[in-house]
Amino acid sequence: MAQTSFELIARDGRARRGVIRTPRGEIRTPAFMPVGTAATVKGMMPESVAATGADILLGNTYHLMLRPGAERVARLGGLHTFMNWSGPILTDSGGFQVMSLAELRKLTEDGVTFRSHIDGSKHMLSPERSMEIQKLLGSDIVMAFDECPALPADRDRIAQSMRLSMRWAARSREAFGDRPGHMLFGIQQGGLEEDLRGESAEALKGIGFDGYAVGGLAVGEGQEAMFGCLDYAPGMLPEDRPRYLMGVGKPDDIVGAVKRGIDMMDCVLPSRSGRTGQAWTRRGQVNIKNARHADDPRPLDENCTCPACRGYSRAYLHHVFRAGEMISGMLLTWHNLHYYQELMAGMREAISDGRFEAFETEFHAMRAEGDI
Ligand code: PRF
Ligand code: ZN
Repeated sequence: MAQTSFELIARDGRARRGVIRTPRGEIRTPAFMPVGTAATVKGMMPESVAATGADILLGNTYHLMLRPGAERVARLGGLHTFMNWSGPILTDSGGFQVMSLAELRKLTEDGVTFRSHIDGSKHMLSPERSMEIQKLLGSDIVMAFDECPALPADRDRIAQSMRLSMRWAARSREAFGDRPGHMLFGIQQGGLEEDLRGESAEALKGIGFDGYAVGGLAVGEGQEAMFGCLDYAPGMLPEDRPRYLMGVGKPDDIVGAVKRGIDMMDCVLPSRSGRTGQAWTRRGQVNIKNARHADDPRPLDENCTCPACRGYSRAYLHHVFRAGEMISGMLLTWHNLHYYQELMAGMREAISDGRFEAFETEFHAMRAEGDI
């Protein structure tokens, strides 16, 4: 693909280090993408998000089409200009969010009609409309339009849904056309059924995409079942293209996914939990609401170089959370995103040095010690 590429730099076991090149910048993989659903990573200025080490953000077709509207974003110069983020943006295609958020959904071969969860207004999404919206937004990495049942679901439902998503994948490819500088990713479905995952991968490879996502996981099946699927699913996808695990996850999910050959991930967890007083550190989860922090002069993590840890005590973070001050969510989100990006950087280094297994052992040992 002209103007975009994926280069594998190193491998260690099934873990991979690489770089995706786009006209808007390079994405170092394994990459974690902070979620900027409503054209903002909540509580963070874009330059702060960049300072945590993020190379790429995720945006959402579903939310932006409803508010402020894709045509409006396009008139205002596209999503990058609108939200003041000049790096690459990946946009999800909307189907998954319609199924989890919208009301009065009606699914047909053509696409899905639904009512907005914001004001009840009526809307339609199809592969063609999703490609159009993602183009209006100016997305650098466009996701094919798909559908995904919550698990557990019966095999027949999973198979029917996957085959519909594969027909939509072909229509997405056709509607996307040839857009140098932009990438289109297909999305594998098939639940936890190995043969359906294989059928889906073959369908996607037959169509041909710039990258491939593993969709339909982290939808209620639990980590053990997800890892079970990741033991085979990434290997069904082309070696020489980026592999993106959608909507994952907690730090230990991320380490396990990278170990199994995943290159990209996104999750609301670091930003959302920052706003609810949850911090993630090398020693696991810290609940800043807890009264044990009220007199603690130490930082959240003495080894962290983020602004929350360099400038503030646990006692202060506890106080501003309790007082409902805006800076609480800002500082904890900054710390959490910084921690996630440090984790990714650590894995990239470990893969290059051929010590991913030792990295993983140390990661789990630190967490086992717990906070304090
Ligand atoms: N498809 C799309 N977006 C998603 C998913 C999916 O399966 C998931 C599943 N974890 C999260 N986001 N299009
Ligand atoms: Zn920190």
